[in-house]
Amino acid sequence: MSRTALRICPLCEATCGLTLTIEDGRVTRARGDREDVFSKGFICPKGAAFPELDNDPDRLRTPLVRDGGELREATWEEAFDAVAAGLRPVAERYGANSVGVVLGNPNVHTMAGALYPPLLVAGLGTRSLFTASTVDQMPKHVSSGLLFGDANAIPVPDLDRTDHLLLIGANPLESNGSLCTAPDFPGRLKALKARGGTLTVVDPRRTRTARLADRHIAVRPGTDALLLAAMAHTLLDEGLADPGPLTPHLDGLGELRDALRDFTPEAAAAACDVDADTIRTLARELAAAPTAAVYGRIGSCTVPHGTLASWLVDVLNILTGNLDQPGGALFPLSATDKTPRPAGPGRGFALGRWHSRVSRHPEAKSELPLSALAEEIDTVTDEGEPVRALIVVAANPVLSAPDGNRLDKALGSLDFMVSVDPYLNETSRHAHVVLPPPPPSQSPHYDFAFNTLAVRNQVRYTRPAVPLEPGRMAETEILARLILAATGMHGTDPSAVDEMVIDQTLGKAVNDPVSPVHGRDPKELADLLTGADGPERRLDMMLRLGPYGDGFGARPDGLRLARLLEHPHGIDLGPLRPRLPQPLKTRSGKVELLPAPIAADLPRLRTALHERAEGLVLVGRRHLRSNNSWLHNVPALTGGSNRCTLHLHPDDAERLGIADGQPVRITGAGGAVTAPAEITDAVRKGVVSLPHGWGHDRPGTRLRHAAGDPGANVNQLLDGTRLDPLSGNAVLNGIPVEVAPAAAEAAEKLEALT
Ligand SMILES: Nc1nc2c(c(=O)[nH]1)N[C@H]1C(S)=C(S)[C@@H](COP(=O)(O)OP(=O)(O)OC[C@H]3O[C@@H](n4cnc5c(=O)[nH]c(N)nc54)[C@H](O)[C@@H]3O)O[C@H]1N2
Ligand SMILES: Nc1nc2c(c(=O)[nH]1)N[C@H]1C(S)=C(S)[C@@H](COP(=O)(O)OP(=O)(O)OC[C@H]3O[C@@H](n4cnc5c(=O)[nH]c(N)nc54)[C@H](O)[C@@H]3O)O[C@H]1N2
Ligand code: SF4
Ligand SMILES: [Mo]
Repeated sequence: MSRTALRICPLCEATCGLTLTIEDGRVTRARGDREDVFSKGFICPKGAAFPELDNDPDRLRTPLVRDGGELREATWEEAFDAVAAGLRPVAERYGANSVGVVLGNPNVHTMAGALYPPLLVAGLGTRSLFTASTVDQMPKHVSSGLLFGDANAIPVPDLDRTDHLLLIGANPLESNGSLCTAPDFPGRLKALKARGGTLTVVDPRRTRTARLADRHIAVRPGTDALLLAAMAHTLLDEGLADPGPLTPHLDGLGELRDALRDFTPEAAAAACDVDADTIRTLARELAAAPTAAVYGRIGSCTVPHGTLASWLVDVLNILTGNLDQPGGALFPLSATDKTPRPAGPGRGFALGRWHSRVSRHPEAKSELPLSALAEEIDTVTDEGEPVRALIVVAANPVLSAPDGNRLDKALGSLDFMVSVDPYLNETSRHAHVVLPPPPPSQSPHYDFAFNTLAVRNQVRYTRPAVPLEPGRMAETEILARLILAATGMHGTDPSAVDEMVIDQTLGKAVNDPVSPVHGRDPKELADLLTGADGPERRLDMMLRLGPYGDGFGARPDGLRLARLLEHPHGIDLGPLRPRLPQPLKTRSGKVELLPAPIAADLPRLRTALHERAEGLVLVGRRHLRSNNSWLHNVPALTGGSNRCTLHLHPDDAERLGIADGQPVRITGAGGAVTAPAEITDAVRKGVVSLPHGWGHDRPGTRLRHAAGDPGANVNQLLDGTRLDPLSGNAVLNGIPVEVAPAAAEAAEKLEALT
């Protein structure tokens, strides 16, 4: 018997609505949901491969527990007993920081990942927190924290209404967008052009997105902050800066002008390899456009000046009067945001409240750099304890973080490690206990994170499309039980975790004068909550307390879970609207244009005006049918253009004596890897490109398809020492490398594999 069910796609930030065909309890087909209020039927090849991914025979079906050195299948009871027995003695003997937590990217794509990890970290009281954010967007959080007082207040380009989009270090035609949730990003860019708007792309590679652009600037990797500073300088110098209605909300405009004085287009041109006239033109076009948005993504974050570049993106939006304006860059208002508090001074954003033990990296957003995880495990210092036990949820840092070989070794030395992961992969193979979540078809979906970054305010929720198979445990319950086992409450009913959150949240809300439930009885409110289980009750509570919520009856036509369930294709909440000054939480209550940590980092940028690496530098790239390190086991998504090859410009290939397809050895500070060369003028001269997430050739994994074409781990070229100092974000782009034809032996090995 065949039926259909709706499911929001968890595979990238676009959050497309899918219509799944279910036959005999298995997903057999995925199509775009044409009635979805946001995605309107869009689907990409990854979404279309949902059935293969969901049914992957290598997915773990039961927990694994290490027994005499080997991982064996176990019951859930045995697994959680082992977690409690493994973690508690470490925490009790060596203290809270000796238990580390690593949170990976899929946590922002699951309901469980949004609702439980904050409780886990708080419950453990550990400062040893490492997440994918520090190999990704931490610079943007830090710049938002400093500018707006809220690390999560990230302005989003108004794709559907802007007249001019300046896109820096992003390739949404392959990635489908990031920190800008927009199903059918490619179609929205085409619509921008169709309505007469202009698209400028800044990228060292001529990407598919760049090919769509009116203008492509092939900047030298790692120099966007200089380019943007010179653009801001031009606006200020030529009298083009006009923040308009933002002016009363700004602090430090004069100081900003002084701070950027040295960054003239002439001074920046050589370092960026963009001539001064072009820089001026970019600035003038931005100022002249009726509306414009500057949008920077991973290519502007994972570089030595990532925080400065992220800050300058918003400085340009502010100076041209486009921040918080339709057609510019606005702050979304999601349905589970806390009820907006009144505008006014806030507590501000603190940075570096503590430091990592070994290299003294400052914390950012309570996180330490993922680049420092290996040394925090394998290095003993006079001060504090190394990380001796690790909880890894949805992360594969052996491939996604710098120097996988060192981390691989470090993980093998831990007293105890637990992984919550559907696969036995390069990272989870080190775990003493692996707790596998069910496949996505058996999980509910709500986008807590991406709705705060969406180009349109909307709200959607999909329940599990297929009931849990026998022997499966929902990931929400896995994480609730993990919290209890890790914090000395092993054996407690996991629903206690949700009820505790509900009690605390409602208890706080009734005491908050701006809350719609101020003065009411929290017990009475808790009784009003609906939902099939704890996570749904928490969602109902967040919706009802949120900006569109029913306020538990205060606004009877407002949002609540029951209403959302009546709208399975979602509810549209309208276009983004101006919100300032309300989102500001700085101490001044204003946008702080030149925050002290930024000002203190500018001398480093000034030095970069005169720096230019001699040899080749490496950048990454994403392929449409890939996703970081974990989709290479799906045959439908591998092969074709999705291959781990080194892109090399024809001139560089000739100089180095390298032929197309020939195996080459790439050497960086952290090591060397071998990959076939792919000669293409899509990369600029002096730049080579290798995708990340490959290197599936370690023993003890169960990724049978991926192991057949393992590729090379680009992050082995890094040694973990190159960071953006303000955010602790890894430098993954613009890294110096040497490239040479591979020695015969390595070449044969590669040949045998491909
Ligand atoms: N050189 C280089 N390195 C990079 C990048 C780059 O551009 N260049 N990009 C960086 C970026 S942006 C990111 S976000 C990181 C990503 O790096 P990670 O956060 O390590 O994420 P993934 O590599 O996607 O691995 C995700 C893990 O989650 C598991 N998983 C999948 N679905 C689920 C689920 O539903 N529940 C649970 N519990 N687990 C699940 C997978 O099996 C896999 O083990 O990589 C970074 N690394
Ligand atoms: N198909 C697919 N989609 C994905 C992912 C995936 O792995 N595959 N990963 C998801 C994740 S976790 C994320 S964070 C997003 C990322 O989404 P995007 O930010 O769009 O990521 P990329 O496609 O890597 O595009 C980054 C671009 O920056 C360029 N670049 C490199 N260095 C520099 C530089 O110094 N300056 C400038 N201006 N550009 C530079 C690169 O050439 C590349 O084209 O994608 C998400 N979507
Ligand atoms: S664009 Fe992203 S969310 Fe949409 S179908 Fe593709 S992978 Fe899924
Ligand atoms: Mo990411």
